[in-house]
Amino acid sequence: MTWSLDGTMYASEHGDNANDEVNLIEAGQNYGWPVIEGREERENMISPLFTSGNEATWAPSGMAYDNEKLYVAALRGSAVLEFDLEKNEYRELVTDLGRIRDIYVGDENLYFISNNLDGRGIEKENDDKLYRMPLSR
Ligand SMILES: [Ca+2]
Repeated sequence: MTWSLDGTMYASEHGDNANDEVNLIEAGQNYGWPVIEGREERENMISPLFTSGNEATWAPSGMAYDNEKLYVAALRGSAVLEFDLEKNEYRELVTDLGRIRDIYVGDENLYFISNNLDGRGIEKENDDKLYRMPLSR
């Protein structure tokens, strides 16, 4: 979970099998599980802002907000995902570092940690690491 500066709450979550989600969370709303997931819709249930869809999984973990963007650590997705809340699109910002467990934004930098030694990853040299990357403004 993370919050924007105005207090809007966002959460990433795993689907049952694929259909991972990023949701804007409001008190009292029903986000569908286990009745609907991913792109499915149902009256009085909220569908996600973003989903990995039926074919892909991100296995989202930690999450951070900065400047109308959400940054999500992806374990199975093996990436740092960047979700643009204004353009309503997302991309893989960082790849090739293996499983990414958690993310933090501070001092105009994105910090994240790899987690290839958690028993599910492929160990790389000198794993695991804390990375720092300047955020472009
Ligand atoms: Ca949902």
